[in-house]
Amino acid sequence: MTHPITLSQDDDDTQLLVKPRAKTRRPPMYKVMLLNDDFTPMEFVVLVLERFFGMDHMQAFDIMLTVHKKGMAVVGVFSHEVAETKVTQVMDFARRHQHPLQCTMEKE
Ligand code: TYC
Repeated sequence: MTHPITLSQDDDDTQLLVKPRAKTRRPPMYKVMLLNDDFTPMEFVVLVLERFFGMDHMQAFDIMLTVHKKGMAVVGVFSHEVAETKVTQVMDFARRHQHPLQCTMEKE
């Protein structure tokens, strides 16, 4: 008389511990924000937006004014690595010119 081989219980348990995903996950994206302050010149902020965020002059001036009036604005959404690079570039550029401009990132 023959019996089918019983699979070890461990194999089944392992499957129960792994939650199946319905779809492949996309990596999270990060908002990069500029914060207002009372000292950084408006023209410097416009230059930052043109140089590091690829905006034309009118677009950059408009976003700068939004930050000036509202306290902050999202200036772009990027992968974690690119967002970190943008923040570092802006903070280094501001420090080199002795302006207190702050740039931060936050998970979208
Ligand atoms: N508030 C600044 C001024 O009046 C201008 C400014 C705009 C500073 C945007 C920072 O992120 C900023 N000179």
